[in-house]
Amino acid sequence: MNKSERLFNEARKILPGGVNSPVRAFKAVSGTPPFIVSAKGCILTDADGKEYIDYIGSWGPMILGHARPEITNALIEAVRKGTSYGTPSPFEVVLAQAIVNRVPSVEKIRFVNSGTEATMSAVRLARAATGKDVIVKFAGGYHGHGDSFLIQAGSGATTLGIPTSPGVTRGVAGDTRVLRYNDIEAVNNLFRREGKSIAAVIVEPVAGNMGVVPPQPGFLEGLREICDSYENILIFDEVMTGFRVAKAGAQQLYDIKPDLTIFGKVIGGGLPVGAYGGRAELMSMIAPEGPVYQAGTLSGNPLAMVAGIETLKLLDDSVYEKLEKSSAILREGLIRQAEKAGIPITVQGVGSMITVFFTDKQVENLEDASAADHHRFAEFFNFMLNNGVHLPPSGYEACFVSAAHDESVIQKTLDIAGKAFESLK
Ligand code: KE4
Repeated sequence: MNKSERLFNEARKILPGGVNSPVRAFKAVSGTPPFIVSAKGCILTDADGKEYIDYIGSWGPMILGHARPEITNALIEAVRKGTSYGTPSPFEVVLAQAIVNRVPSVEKIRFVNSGTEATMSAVRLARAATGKDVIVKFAGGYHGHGDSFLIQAGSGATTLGIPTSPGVTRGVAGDTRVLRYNDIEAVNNLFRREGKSIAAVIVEPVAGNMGVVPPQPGFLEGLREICDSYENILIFDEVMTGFRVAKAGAQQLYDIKPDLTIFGKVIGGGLPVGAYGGRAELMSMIAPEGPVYQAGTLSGNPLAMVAGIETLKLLDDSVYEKLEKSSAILREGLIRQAEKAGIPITVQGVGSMITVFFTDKQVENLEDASAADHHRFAEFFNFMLNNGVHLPPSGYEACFVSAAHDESVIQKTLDIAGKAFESLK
């Protein structure tokens, strides 16, 4: 038994499933998850000293790679000044300004401690602002584990086959409508029937939690038009795409202005963070300026703010150009290697978010993603893992390329992927 196996046995006695987030437990791919003890650049090292090229990237935050010196040094300096004050601090103002400067649709922003907190708060705000109850989400969309969203949710919920979680009351579920992603006609039909009772539409502008599924032309534009005509709130959940797919996220890439945006991951540089922001007159409804209550002991934590400030400082145009280039090499290389082995795959990606679907069809929604061969994904995943490449342990997730993935690492990944596809024949 190696150290990770021993640690996993210990962990399962005291942590549900041995993990603190379900997707980490390898349920979809079986086997023992390596227990990682350190990371540097694009390399993870497990408790047995085995190294892996990392494509989890902590599920998105590590866009610059792990233990980036500028961030580490800034955190070391900040820790020496204490870890949490519970009072206002300059750091939250600096990070808020950096986000407002980058994202035109965000005039005011509130920091919280996770994407889940941010989406829950944004929906409460949308309901307060419109006086309506119903929210619309899309099957396979994942917006954290708030009750309203655990209905046909993506990510770990779909991976584990519990897209609609027990414990969510009928009352809560009754206020959530779930439609097919990329199906603007379905949205139009729902609004014709129920538009007057809909508070908000929440959407991943590029879906990343059913695997990477880009918006079809007209989908996001259609959502904007519908929300304008029924005067309800369009929420872009950019926890994953924010500052990932472009300097100002997917709303810049597709030139659509949401009313509220959800952030997380990248803006904390790997420390716990979430945020929601948007039009000033909406955000001014949040306590203590307005009546909509939301609070958090560690919201705006100085360490998370410092890590976010340093991360955004480093995310300049040259980094996005590099990410585009290396991600394109990876996507095209994977297609080529699979073709050589005669294995049908569809590779879908936007910027440095990539998913390999084992299907010969385009994936435009959760049904398409579910119809892909996830057993074959598990075989592919395990071959790659055993050969030192750690993909996300689910076919419903995105691989993340970081600025630390240089061409030699990408080429090494492609060489191993070629052998992996051969092994599937
Ligand atoms: P957190 O509460 O996990 O910080 O954020 C929830 C969330 C909200 N919105 C989107 C678009 C997200 O992708 C997420 C979280 N992403 C998953 C990975 N697909 C987190 C990984 C996990 O659950 O362990």
